[in-house]
Amino acid sequence: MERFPNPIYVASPLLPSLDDIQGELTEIWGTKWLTNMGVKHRQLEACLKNELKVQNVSIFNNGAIALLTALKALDLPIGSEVITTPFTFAATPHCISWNNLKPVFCDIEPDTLTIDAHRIKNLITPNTSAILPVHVYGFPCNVDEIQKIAEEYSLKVVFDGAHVFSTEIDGRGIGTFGDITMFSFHATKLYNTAEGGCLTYGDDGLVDKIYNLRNFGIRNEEKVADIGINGKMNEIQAAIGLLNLKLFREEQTKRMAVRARYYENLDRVAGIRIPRLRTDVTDSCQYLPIVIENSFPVTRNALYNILKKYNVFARKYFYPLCSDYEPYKALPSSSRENLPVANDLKNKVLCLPFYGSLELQEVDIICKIIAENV
Ligand code: T4K
Repeated sequence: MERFPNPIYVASPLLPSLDDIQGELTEIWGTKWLTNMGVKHRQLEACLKNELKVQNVSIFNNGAIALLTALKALDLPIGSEVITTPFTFAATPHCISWNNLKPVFCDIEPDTLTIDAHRIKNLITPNTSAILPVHVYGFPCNVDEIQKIAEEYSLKVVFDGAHVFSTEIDGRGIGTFGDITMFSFHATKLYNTAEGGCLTYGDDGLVDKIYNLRNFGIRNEEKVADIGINGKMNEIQAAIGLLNLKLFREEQTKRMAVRARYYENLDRVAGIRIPRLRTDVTDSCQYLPIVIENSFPVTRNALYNILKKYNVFARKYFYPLCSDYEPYKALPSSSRENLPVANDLKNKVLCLPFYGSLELQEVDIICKIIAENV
């Protein structure tokens, strides 16, 4: 098989046309208003409220700062414990730690790769203040069970929804579950503002608090009331966001065709398992993870290297686990005994190239490389 002439990456950003961007820039240049909650910023928040079917939206300069602010806004006691998953991006536990809170890792479900809600209770102590589950790759967590546990133990729930833009569960926006949900609008996400993100939440009492925390805690020219941060999205990001809102559904449709082609090719390859979404959930089309089972002739790492030889850059999200990172590996909850499923799957999952402009013939070739694994 021929090597691809150009690299094929795991993601490729959704880009508005240069003409459309030019129009937006001309407007922004005309107003000379570049940031600090400008017109585009306000427009984007209003549009996202409808798109995500949520009560409140606050947009941010990136998803990590949004998540950091979400935890801060809930006033969790300093030093308290937040139960989370190790099978996620570094941002998730880091945002807990930056808030002077302690991450406690909980194992994951083998099918959805999300936090195993049935293991959460065992990790709750008098010092637990919140649960931070991740809807990883686009698979929703067991939101009902998590909500039940949170109510029983009076815990806050912040969902990391970096991968679930536009997902609905039984017609309900995924950003309506828990106390707060964070979405990421990074370039590699289905919907992007180059860098960006947002928080969604039902409690109107959080609107002003989050607004202020996002802007250094400043109330007015002479009063600073909270220890805030700079989480503001600028007008150029917001303009990209407004344009991409018109494009992302079409991108999603294209990705569905790409996904179908992968399924068609890989479902018949013994030793490859493709995790599937529940039927009551809409597909964000964020990532395309496959699981390389022990019965497959080569390991995940070997397959990753074989693909690379052909100029295909799949990714081992999320290897290593966050519980393997230097700052967390000594935590009692990071032990392999506590995380058997995550430790098994970290060596088996591979995210394949997945974006709308990926040609179906390219998908066929990638699948042939996988099937032949040489
Ligand atoms: N929570 C979760 C569960 C997350 O996954 C993330 C971010 C966050 C929180 C935090 O949200 P943000 O603060 O990022 O909004 C990427 C992204 O940078 C990161 O946003 C994402 N998760 C993570 C899973 O993936 P890397 O280090 O893998 O990115 P990078 O630069 O290797 O990009 C991957 C591929 O995408 C490249 O090989 C080529 C392509 N690419 C990338 C960029 C940046 C492009 O084609 N154009 C681009 O501009 O982290």
